[in-house]
Amino acid sequence: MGKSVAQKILGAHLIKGELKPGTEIAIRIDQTLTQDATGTMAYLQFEAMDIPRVRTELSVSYVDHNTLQAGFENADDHRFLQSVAAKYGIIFSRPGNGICHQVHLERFGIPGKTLLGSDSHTPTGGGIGMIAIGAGGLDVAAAMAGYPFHLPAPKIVLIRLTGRLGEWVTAKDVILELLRRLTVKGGLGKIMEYGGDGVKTLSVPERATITNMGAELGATTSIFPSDEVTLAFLKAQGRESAWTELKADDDAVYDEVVDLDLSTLEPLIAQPHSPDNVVKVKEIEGKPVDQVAIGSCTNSSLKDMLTLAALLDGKTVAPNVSLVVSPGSKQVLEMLAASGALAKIVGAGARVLECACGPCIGMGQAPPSGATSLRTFNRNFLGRSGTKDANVYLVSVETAAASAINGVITDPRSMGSRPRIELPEKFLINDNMIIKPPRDGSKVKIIRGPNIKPLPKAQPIPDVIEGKVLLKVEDNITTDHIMPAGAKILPLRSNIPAISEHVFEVIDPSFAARAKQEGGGFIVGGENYGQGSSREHAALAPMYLGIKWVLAKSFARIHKANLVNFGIIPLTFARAEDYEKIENGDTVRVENVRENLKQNKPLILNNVTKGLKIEATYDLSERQREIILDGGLLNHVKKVVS
Ligand code: MIC
Ligand code: SF4
Repeated sequence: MGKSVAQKILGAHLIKGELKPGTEIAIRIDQTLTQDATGTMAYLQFEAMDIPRVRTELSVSYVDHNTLQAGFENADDHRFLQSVAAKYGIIFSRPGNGICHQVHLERFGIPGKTLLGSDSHTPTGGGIGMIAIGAGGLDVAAAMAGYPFHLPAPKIVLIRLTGRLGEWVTAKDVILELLRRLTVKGGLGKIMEYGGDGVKTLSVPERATITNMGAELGATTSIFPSDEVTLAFLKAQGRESAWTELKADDDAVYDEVVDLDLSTLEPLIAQPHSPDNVVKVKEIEGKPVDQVAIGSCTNSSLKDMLTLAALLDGKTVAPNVSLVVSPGSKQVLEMLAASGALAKIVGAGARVLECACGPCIGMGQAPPSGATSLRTFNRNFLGRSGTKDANVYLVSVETAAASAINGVITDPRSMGSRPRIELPEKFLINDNMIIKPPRDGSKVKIIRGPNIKPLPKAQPIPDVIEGKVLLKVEDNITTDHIMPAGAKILPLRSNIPAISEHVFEVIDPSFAARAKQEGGGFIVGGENYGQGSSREHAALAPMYLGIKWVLAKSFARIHKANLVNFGIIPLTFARAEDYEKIENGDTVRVENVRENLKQNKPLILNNVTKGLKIEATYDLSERQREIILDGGLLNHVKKVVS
């Protein structure tokens, strides 16, 4: 039987299990990446594992998220990360060098390799044929220690592309169309593998836009074949020796097939507050815009920025619009400057920011109250921009630029003929912001500022759990709801006692105080609980507040793994209608927790307040149940990695 690209790479890295969807597999990890917002915690965890040097082929530590230094906290974290990298054999990408996913694609990614990143947009690497997966920091720390990565074997979905994109229609519109059709839950438990004749019409940056935002489908990852287009990209980066061809066999078998004719697409836009709330730009054209933000790991490549420069050339940003631009990497910014394109962007009145995540994670540039903000980013969750009542829309660079010039949402097809963008055959290679670790790091001293607090430890799960439901929420709750980010909260990522004060703040500002008063408690959720980012703080901070279980209709993959890693049981309703049988404030008692977990038996939740019983199941492997019994992955890894 023929194999898909994903099956070939997974097969070559398989350490445990078989590729039978839903069953647990373990794969060898070749490369890891971390960013500063998840990295500080990941490295504190790595330190706790007592391993002298990383055991991967390559590990890179990026600083791109917490770059606004309004106090000492972020800068202290950067210094900590730099010293950790030197000590443990990790490459360090300095602040200013760019967004982790963009830089990794340019300088480090290798077709056919596995990459585990402590960031949910790690699948960007699928644009050059990697199996690149996002995970919690603790899973990445374990991978650096040589521990394989465990995941449910995904289904493989073929997204069969035919035709070619029309003028002004972009890769962003491809992924927005998939989100419109499949929703933010559509990719759960699946790898989206792109194939068909349309693939060769897409450049690597376009492919990477699509695989990047596959995270919003909830997919395990997304992947393109590695072909001549990939080779040309790697050649331009002076890395052709990293290339290997990877294609699906003609008779490859897929679990599902989705057909997409590129030539039928139009410019699309995701409306507030979900990336799958997609309509045609034409349908809401004319709406006044207050802010346009261009950049993020989805749309900040040289191609995106040259397109922006060509569209802004000789124009002025509309008086009602603040246009902010963050190039994805130093390479992109340097080439923009050298080619003169940057002058066109600045000349039009854009506010150029450093090469970092910036406004995407609410790190500055929060829009005004009630504003309409058009962004080329990947997420528009409530409050993520830093302004709670702002309305964020997601669009392509073309739509964003046209709207910035006109001051209203504009279908770019009204802008005449599209400028032709020629990418240079050779990119400017200047790795001077990338620091290689010394051969022997054993003498390096780790520098810790006062913001870096010791790691809280998960406690083994008790046999009897009694407490209150502290919060009941609806479907599709994101990690931005659970553990908000933004310029004020992100600097607390290495200080769990402080950051835990903000858990669920956007939904219920009294949550943390109530959790403390009650000495912990429980959360009840709907479908796809914990979608979005990989931030383990969405599990770690609730753990610190004493949350013992979350009962939901279903979970997003990374968040579920994070809950397990921190010893919180992710429970699901045996009967979906039981969601109605449990309310905020109910007292719930569960007995024989440890014994039932050992025997893989359902837990019976006794709703003392209502005098009702609810059966709760959990879809956890033996290893995951052991982790919970051990009191979290850290304790578990210490036991098994020597
Ligand atoms: C995000 O886009 O939400 C982030 C910030 O990059 C996160 C990681 C984090 O919360 O640190 C992600 O997507 O994993
Ligand atoms: Fe950074 Fe935004 Fe990409 Fe997350 S989604 S890595 S915050 S640019």
